[in-house]
Amino acid sequence: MRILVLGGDGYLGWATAMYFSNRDHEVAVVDNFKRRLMHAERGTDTLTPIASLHKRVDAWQEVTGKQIDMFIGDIKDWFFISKVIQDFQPEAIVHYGEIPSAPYSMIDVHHAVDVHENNVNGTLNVLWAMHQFAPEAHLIKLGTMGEYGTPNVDIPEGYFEVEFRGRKDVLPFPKQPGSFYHLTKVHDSNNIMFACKIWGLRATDLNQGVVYGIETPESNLDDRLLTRFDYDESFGTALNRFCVQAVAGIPITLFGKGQQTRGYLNILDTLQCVDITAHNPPAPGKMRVFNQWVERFSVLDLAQHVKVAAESVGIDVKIAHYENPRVEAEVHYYNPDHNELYDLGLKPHLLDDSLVEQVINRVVQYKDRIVTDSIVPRIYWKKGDSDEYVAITEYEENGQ
Ligand code: NAD
Ligand code: USQ
Repeated sequence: MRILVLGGDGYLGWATAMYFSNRDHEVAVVDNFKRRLMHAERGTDTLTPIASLHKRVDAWQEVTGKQIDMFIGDIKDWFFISKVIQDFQPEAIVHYGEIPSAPYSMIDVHHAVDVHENNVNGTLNVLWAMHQFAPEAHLIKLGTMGEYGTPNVDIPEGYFEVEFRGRKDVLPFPKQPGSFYHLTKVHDSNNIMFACKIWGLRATDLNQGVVYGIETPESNLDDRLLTRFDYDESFGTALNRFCVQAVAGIPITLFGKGQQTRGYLNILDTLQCVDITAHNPPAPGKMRVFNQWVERFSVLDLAQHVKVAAESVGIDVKIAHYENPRVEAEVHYYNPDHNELYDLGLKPHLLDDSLVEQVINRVVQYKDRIVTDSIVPRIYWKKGDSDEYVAITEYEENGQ
């Protein structure tokens, strides 16, 4: 298959490019290094010492004899991305090429607008380019479980049957996202659904949960092939952050009550899910939606898993409640479906099987690179609250 990976210099994109290349697909990546620039702006960095995209592509060729093509440019630039799609003629487009951070989108008006322009307009360009130059291609778009928010009812996979005033229909499930970033994914989903309907495009919207992990079989071939691993307040996600905090001796940052529950998955399962999706394309004309997550944890559960795992290798861990910088439900119902990918063959990796070997030990390897002052949250959803962030209380077993 000819596979174009948008955002191929990123955490998931680089791992995906190597995964498909290793299985003898023809792979090209697109990136404009926006993520590296945002780190420079925030004064933060990946834990893993990643090489430039050019060096990683060269190392991949040296180690495996396989080639990954590169197109360096901005998806927001119509002339660039339409030419890439016209020239490469992808059969599948795996679209990771967006700004992925909820906190970054909440810094101020400029960041909210940047995230909207980048994500929503970039995806619009991709849809138009597919329509004009690659109408048979399958768009595999990374959306997020956060599109749904935390309603007090079960969450289906995209659509649900509704009966209202004696009439029935199957409609998109309501979205109640929790940040301007998560809202961009809702806007994308609407635009993709519309493009499928009017132009007969094929698309799968993967509503992915929070990803954790560093290693993949491909990145383990050579340390020059590592993917990025972030732990700072903007780009680090819960589990990855907690492992770094454990190793750095910083109390684990539970926001508020710590009962916020989300779906999580190992980066190995992101790769597996994208592979399964690519090999089972939908019929044209309707956007398909899969909920892509494996295990459900509250952040307190996660912290306790990290504590047990880290203590098993002699690392003493403290857990603390921090003033929640976000506006979100801290205690809520959460029961999203996730059957579609399992029905197509997903064999999940479980957290406790990989936490020590594949994550904590790797964090220990790069311990000296941890920038400790980028961990405590300073970006608040509501202006003014940041003055109060000092409220930190240590978690006590049975005490909270
Ligand atoms: P990432 O920031 O590491 O990767 C995204 C890549 O896209 C970066 O290399 C960035 O430079 C590139 N990019 C962004 N805007 C671009 C543009 N306009 N033109 C060209 N390149 C551009 O993020 P990630 O963690 O790998 O996430 C990938 C996708 O998956 C995102 O869309 C994110 O919203 C989604 N997602 C991630 C997670 C997670 O836990 N990591 C969970 C659910 C969904
Ligand atoms: N949280 C803490 N402490 C922390 C960091 C986070 O308690 O130090 C809490 C948050 O308040 C939230 C939950 O953990 O309730 C998840 O936060 P997160 O930062 O791990 O994830 P989120 O901001 O939702 O974003 C991440 C990715 C994003 C993806 C999303 C999937 O950055 O790209 O879309 O996970 S989901 O959460 O399912 O929407």
